[in-house]
Amino acid sequence: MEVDSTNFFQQLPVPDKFTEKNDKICNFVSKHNEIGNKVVLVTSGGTTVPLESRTVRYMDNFSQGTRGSASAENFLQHGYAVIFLYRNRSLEPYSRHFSRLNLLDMLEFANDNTSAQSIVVQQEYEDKVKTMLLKYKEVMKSGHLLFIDFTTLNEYLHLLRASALSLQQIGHSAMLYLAAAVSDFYIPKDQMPEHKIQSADGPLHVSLQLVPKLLGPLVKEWAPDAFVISFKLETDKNLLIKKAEEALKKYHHQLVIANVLETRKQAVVIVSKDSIQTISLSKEQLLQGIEIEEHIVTELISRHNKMMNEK
Ligand code: PAZ
Repeated sequence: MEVDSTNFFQQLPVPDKFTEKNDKICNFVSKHNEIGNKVVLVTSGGTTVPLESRTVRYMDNFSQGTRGSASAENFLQHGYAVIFLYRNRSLEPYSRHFSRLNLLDMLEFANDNTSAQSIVVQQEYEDKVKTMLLKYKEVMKSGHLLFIDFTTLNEYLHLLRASALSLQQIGHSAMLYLAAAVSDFYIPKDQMPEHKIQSADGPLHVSLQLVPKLLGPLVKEWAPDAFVISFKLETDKNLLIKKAEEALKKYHHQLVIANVLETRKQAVVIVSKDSIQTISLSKEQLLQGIEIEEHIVTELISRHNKMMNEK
């Protein structure tokens, strides 16, 4: 069934700061369009679904943003301009390498005189901090990376549509890499209680509506010339390829990257309408700190170039 995305968006409240973020996206895309750069939208992290308007409780998603943030770094390394549409407080390019550390444990006073207040990075972290700081500063100076954050499903959907519509102007040079874990269910605004749900009212029964599949309008109307990659996550590996192939048939985009929850850092399957390619890392590669996103992104860029050359 065709999705009437206009009707759906009409009842989806416009999030705070939407205009400001939309302007940033449009300016970024126009600037890179003028220079002739390829632009990729990388979505990353999970959406929340609030249970109350003045939200105390919400449903969340497991995604940490590893895939998205690691991929963004790799696209940047290959010269792409990146719109990084990410869940607030999930992993971000470059700083993600320190996410398991407490910032204060990485720092120390330069000398014993703490009142002098000069602070340095502890020696054991110095090399890594220098490497990442250098890359981060270079990327920010070049203007190749735009951070746009979301928290709720509502915010994500509005910003996804705004980004895709803006990328329409650069046609085949745009790529959409949709790695975020997006809820399939939501509570429409008119069915959501305003105040905190009270436990005194007894057990809670929540009724969630299905979010329409917006990949259809995205591919057909919002960014029809772009190279679009969606992700498919399953916990049952027997469903993986079938579901990926069904999605391609239904939405007519270029690729689905299929992955299983437990093995997503070791293996993915890139499914297109006429090929299935597995990318995997050996145990040794994982131990050496090699990341699968490096291989995924190299493969996608080669396929994107091929598509652009054929047009
Ligand atoms: O963010 P992360 O690295 O922890 O996980 C990545 C992922 C599994 C969310 C991503 O690879 C993916 O499959 N995204 C789509 C999820 C979905 O089918 O809704």
